[in-house]
Amino acid sequence: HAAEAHRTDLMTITRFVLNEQSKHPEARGDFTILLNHIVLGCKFVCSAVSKAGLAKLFGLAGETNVQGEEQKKLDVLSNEVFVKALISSGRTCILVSEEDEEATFVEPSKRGRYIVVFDPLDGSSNIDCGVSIGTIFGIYMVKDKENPTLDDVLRPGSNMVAAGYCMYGSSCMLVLSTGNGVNGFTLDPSLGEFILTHPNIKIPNKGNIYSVNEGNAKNWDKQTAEYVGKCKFPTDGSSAKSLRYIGSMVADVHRTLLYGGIFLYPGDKKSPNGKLRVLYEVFPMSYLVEQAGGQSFTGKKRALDVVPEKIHERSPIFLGSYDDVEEIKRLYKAA
Ligand code: AHM
Ligand code: MG
Repeated sequence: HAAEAHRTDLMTITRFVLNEQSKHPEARGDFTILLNHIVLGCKFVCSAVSKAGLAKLFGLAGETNVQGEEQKKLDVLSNEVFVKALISSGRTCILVSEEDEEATFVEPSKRGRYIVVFDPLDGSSNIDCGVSIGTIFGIYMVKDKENPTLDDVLRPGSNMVAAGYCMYGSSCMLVLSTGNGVNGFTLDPSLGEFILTHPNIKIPNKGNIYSVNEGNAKNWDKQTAEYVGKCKFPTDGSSAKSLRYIGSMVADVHRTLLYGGIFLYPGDKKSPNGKLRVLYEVFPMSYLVEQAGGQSFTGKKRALDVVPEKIHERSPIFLGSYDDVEEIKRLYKAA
């Protein structure tokens, strides 16, 4: 019976969010509308990513596509689609994108209450070889809709009202939290709808995978080196962890959420703040990991407690299974 119910009673992402909303009588449906525009952007990017190889083939023939337009790079194209979709939703007031140096302030006639921080296409080194890439987003609520300022954006991640990512992989998956657990939706390409396939994702308390760019090991600090050393040569009788590193944050965090383990992008001698950006990489992923029962730590504090001073600020990050992150916290606190 259950299997059949699954097939005929489709929980789309819109239906899911509307259900959640009905628990808040004061809600006016703005969030649902905003999310629908984010979903549209994700569907567009998903389709563009899966056609990227073909586009190149056409590009070789004439350097322009059928519409006679010049080929745009996929990350630039994705950014344009998201910016336009978000503004036209009429529900946003400030946008911060990895692709744009400055924040975008939406003109008053199209303004809404939400702030969206996002990386439209993350994992750039993986685009041209067909490896999983993704979109990451976080959502804040503006304090005064009539007067949005950068201070509305430079707030701790714990102030976010929602966060999520979409992974363009072997399937297209959108993982979302509105502060009430984490749910995963898979795009059914024949319907063009995201269907709830991974309800209430909980990250295992402990995992047997670690995920880090070991090519940076010569610049690591003592704590990271010691932690990774123990993953490979455990001293407590446990078995060694497996290494998995895709180099796409969305894919590496997605696997960590589902299988457990730890993802690290530490600071090092060359880059004391690591590589990943606080607002649209570290915060949304930390929000999801905490909502799934894991932890996220910067080497100094809970990642969601960071107060960014600049919109493109970076931070070291250690996130994943509760017990695994506890271990790295112990090492940093002992120092
Ligand atoms: P990008 O925003 O330029 O794509 O860089 C972010 C990506 C993350 O997806 C990934 O976790 C990280 O860079 C990998 O970095 P590295 O190649 O240094 O291991
Ligand atoms: Mg990025």
